[in-house]
Amino acid sequence: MDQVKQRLKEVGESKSEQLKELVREHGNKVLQEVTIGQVLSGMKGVVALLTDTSKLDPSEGIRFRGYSIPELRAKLPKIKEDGEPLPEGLFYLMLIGEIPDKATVDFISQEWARRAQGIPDHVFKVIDSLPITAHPMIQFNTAILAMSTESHFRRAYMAGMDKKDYWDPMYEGVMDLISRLPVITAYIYRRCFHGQKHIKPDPSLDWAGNLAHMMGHSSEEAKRLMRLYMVLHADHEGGNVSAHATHLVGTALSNPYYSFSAGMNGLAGPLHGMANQEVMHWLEKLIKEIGTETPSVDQIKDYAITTLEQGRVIPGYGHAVLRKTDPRFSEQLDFAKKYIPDAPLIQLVSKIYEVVPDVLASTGKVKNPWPNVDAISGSLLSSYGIKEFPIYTVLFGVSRSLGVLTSLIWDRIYGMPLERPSSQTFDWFGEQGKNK
Ligand code: NMX
Ligand code: MLT
Repeated sequence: MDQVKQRLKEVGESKSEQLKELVREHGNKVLQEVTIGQVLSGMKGVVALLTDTSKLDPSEGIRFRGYSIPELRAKLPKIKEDGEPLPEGLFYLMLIGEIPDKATVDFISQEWARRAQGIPDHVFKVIDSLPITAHPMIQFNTAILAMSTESHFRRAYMAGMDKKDYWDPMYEGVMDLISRLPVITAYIYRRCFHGQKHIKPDPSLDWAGNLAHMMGHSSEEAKRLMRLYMVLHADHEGGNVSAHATHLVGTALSNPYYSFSAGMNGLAGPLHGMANQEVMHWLEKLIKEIGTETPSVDQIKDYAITTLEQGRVIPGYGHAVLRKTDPRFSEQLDFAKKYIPDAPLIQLVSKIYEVVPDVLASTGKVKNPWPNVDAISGSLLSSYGIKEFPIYTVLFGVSRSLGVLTSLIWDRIYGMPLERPSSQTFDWFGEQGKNK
């Protein structure tokens, strides 16, 4: 048993006992009142999930196992002291609940590099059978499903494994899957945008650095950006669409590939992860219509108002939980201001930030007029030479694997049962309205 799995076993055994006791002792305790409005507006604010990896505060933003992003950037192991933390360290933190030392992070890097070599040939053939014009998210998700032929979990289940041990093959599958996503992503990227000229992995590199390398963006700056990107998008508590979908499908004891694929289908929606690509189209159209990369504040305002008048959303703004500027936006802006302050797209994003919140607030209905993570991520990638917008959501997905798949292992440690809430008819809700 590897050292990470061994530590997981130790913390997992005691936590799963505590959970059983909680349900036994306090299972009947009422948590909250739920209104008709909450149920009919996307269940916002309804506490319905147990997720340990991270927690989102509406004002402060995300904390991973209690640590804010600035704290993580200071505390997680890095390659160079002035660089970005390694996502491997965040994975360990989310999985175990402890900040790892550098040796543990190096072990995970090496373990993932080793496991990444095991992608079966048919996965590349399946990708190659899709048209090159198929959106990279289609190719990515098809590849994830194609990799499920390798599922340890499925094999163990078929062999009649005791359910208390399910977490073990889940861990193995998750480690395989996470390790392989950068290779798949770079393969799709080079296939679609760089004439099939594939670049071999460098097993001496870390997980995110290797992704940048295989994509063909191998400068130290691009690797540093990739590490930051992979940390920032890794998790956003349990209720966001990709986390929730991964978890839900996992409760049917679907293997990690099926479960993660469900999450990635959700991430591909324009109100969720695909918003990073939408932002770039919105910016591109703005530049084209106004005729300059440096529009005035008034020109941006008119363009934003026109978007709303056309019955469309302004991508990159708003959030279902956050009520302030997303710290993931601020961290990326700080990074950009530090390294590439003169990049035209970054200057444009900053100017839009001055204008759009007021435009959205003036509608009177948008609950959060502030930018989210997607308002800047594409502009930052583009400024570093990763200019092909359709790959952005795939990169989000690679990062999101760290959080949602960690939670999937914990779901099996906790022995989470099949999730099956009730539904009611329109007439039933109408009756409830009259009764209250
Ligand atoms: N532009 C225009 N209208 C908006 C926006 C926006 N950015 N954000 C919210 N609204 C509207 C929303 O469509 C709704 O309108 P209506 O009542 O006519 O249906 C109204 O304001 C109230 O919505 P909220 O309760 O504020 O937002 P909700 O929780 O339903 O949705 C989002 C959250 C994130 C889906 C929404 O803010 C949005 O569509 N934003 C743009 C897309 C985006 O950036 N998504 C990425 C989110 C982060 N991520 O990576 O997943
Ligand atoms: C996310 O990172 O998942 C998004 O910000 C959406 C959310 O949290 O609902």
